[in-house]
Amino acid sequence: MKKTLLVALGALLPALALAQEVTLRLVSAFPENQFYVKRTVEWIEKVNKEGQGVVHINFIGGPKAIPTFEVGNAVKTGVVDMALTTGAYYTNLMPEADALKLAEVPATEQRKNGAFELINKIWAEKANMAYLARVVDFTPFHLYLNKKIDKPDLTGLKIRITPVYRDFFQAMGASVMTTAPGEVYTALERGVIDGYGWPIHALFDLNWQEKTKYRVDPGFYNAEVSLVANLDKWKALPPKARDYLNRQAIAYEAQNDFWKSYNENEKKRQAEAGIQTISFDAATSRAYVEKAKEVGWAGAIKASPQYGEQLKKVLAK
Ligand code: 173
Repeated sequence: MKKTLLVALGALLPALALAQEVTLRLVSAFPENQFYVKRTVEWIEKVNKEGQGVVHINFIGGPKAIPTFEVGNAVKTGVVDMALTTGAYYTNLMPEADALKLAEVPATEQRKNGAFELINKIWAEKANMAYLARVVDFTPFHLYLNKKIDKPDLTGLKIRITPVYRDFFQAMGASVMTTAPGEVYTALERGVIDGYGWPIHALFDLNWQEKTKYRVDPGFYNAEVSLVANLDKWKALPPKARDYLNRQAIAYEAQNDFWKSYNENEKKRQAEAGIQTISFDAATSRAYVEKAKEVGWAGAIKASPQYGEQLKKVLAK
C-alpha cells in the first residue's frame, strides 16, 4: 500500500512541477531571418532548457505574426507577454521610447546610474511595460544611399526612415518615408527610395547589400534593441519565475561587447560586397554627428516635456 502510494506520487511530482511552469508568448518586431531574432531564439532555447519547471518562452514569430509597428501595443494590452523590439517602433504609445537611441551610456552603466529605473518608471506609466534588458548596444546607425552626395545635404532625396532618423534626415533636407524593415528591399528594388537609415550591421540578413551603393560615414546614435514585457503579466509572475527571467535577461545584456567586433566585421563585409563609403572632412564629420545629437535631443525634449530632460541627464554624456 505504502509502496503504491510512493510510486503514484513519483509519477505525479514531475507533472505537478510542469503544471507550475509559466509559459510566456514572445514576438519579434524584426523579421525572423534577421540576426537579432536568431540570437534571441538561441537565448530562448537556453532559458527554456535551464528553466524547466519554472518558465517556458514560446516564440510566436516576427512581423508576420504581429506587424512591426503594432508589437508595442500588443505588449501593452497583453495580446503577447514579451517582445524583442526597439523604441522607434512604439512611439505611437510613448514618444520617450525613441530616446534610447541617444544613449551614450552603455546598458550596464544605465543599471547603475538611475537610467534603468527611470526607463522602467516611464515605460510602466505610459506603455504598461517592464523594460527588461537592452540586447543591442555599441552600434551606430548610418545613412545608406544609392545616389552620391559630397556634403550632408539630402535635398531632393527620398529616404526610408523610422522615428530614429526623422528629425536628423529632415534637417538635412530629405523627404522621408517610414517603413518597417520588411518593406525596405522592395522599396529599393523599385527605386521608390534613394536610401535608408539602418545600423552598421544586419544589412546582409535582409539582402539589402544587393541594392545598396553607398554608406555615409560617420555613424550616429546608438541602435537599441530590447526585451520588454507586459507589466501586469510581469508583476503576476511567481517570484521565482520573475527572478529567473530577470537573471537570464541581464545575462543576455551582459554580452553586448559582442557587438563591437561583430560591427567591425560587418564593415568589412560591406566593403567586400561593393558598398562604397562616402565620408566628409573632419570638421564636417564632427558637425554631422553633433547635429544628429542636437536635433535628436531637441526632438525628444519637445516630444516629452515631462521626461525628455531627465532622460538626457542619465543617457547623454
Ligand atoms: O531602421 C530601423 O528600422 C530602426 O529604427 C532600427 C532600430 C534599432 C535597430 C535596428 C533598426
